Amino acid sequence: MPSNKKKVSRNGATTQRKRGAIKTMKINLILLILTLAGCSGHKAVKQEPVLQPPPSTQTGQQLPNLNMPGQFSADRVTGDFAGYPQLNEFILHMEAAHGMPRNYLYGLFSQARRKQWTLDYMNRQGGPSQGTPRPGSWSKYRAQFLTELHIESGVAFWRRHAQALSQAEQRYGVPPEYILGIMGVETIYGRNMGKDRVLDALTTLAFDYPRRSDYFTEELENFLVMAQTENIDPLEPRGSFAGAMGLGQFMPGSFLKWAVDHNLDGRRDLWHPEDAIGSIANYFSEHGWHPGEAVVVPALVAGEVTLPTGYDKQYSLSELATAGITPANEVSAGENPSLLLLRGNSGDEYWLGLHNFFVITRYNHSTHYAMAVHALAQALKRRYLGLAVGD
Ligand SMILES: [Ca+2]
Repeated sequence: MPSNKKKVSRNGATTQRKRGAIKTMKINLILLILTLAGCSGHKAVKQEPVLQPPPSTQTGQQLPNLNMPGQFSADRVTGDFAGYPQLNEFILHMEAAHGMPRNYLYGLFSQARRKQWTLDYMNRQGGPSQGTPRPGSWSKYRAQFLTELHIESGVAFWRRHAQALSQAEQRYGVPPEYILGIMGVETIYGRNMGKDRVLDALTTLAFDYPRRSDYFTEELENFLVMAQTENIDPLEPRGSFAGAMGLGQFMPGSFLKWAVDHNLDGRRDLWHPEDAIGSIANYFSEHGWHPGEAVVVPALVAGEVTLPTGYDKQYSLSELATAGITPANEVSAGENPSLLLLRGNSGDEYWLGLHNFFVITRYNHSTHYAMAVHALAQALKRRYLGLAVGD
């Protein structure tokens, strides 16, 4: 995302003053000298009010902020987050831990906006869902992502970025269809990357959403480190209501750990398709993706299934066999698959999630999510290769 740094220019005012001095020169030489002497000290005497952002030149702390992206400076936080003790503690921490000047952070957070909609939404969501999924829930979930838009625009994206996808497969061992499966489910290849300012989202959730305050405070710290490292004005990046960024919706902590400069232009840019491609592939690689291995296989079930199901419920093949469950296709002996239950409109299905399925759940801890990424990946591959459904 390009950074449009705001600059406060005082050149116009200075020019006007000089014109005034020249006019005076025509009247009286003595007055000219006095006028010029007056001009030399003029800035110190007469400060012009500047609203936003406050010019760092007024504070006498210009030098420390030169290394910070965006021009912010204030002696305290004003605006929506004025008087938040936790924010003030955070600012002092950022100064001590990362050398970010407090006057810079006071100025920056004076611009942050509290997102009441986000808080209302998060409070309605409650905690993670527990227990057995409802009948038909997989069909409902799948239908959101296996659309013609997801498939057709995914194939077009694949053709447009075939070289970057191929390079990612060579570097990280992750095939294009799974990189695209993530991008398709997350943002439809960049169509829905979110419109909230990341600073607003993370500041709101860090200091007004106690249930996950620790997590979002850490992500806010990561975000400011990212902005400093990449020289991005922290007010510029936009993302989801929870602060996820770019085509792959990386949180700032994921950016710091796993984002890569895939197109080798010297910047890691999650909003650039090629860097997003490489970053998703690197994420999978770093979470243990096994190149060339399958993701899931259907399970053949004899009798009633009594074993608990879920991406994190893993069993040896012999345990499964004892319970009357066998893989429909050959599975390597070293696998400890998870037993997955997918509740479709036409009935329940059981699948075995292999190692790479678990890797996909590292992106989002959800059976439905990983299965949707897999299903979309397979649909994209069939369409890209010109195969009919069922080939
Ligand atoms: Ca780059």
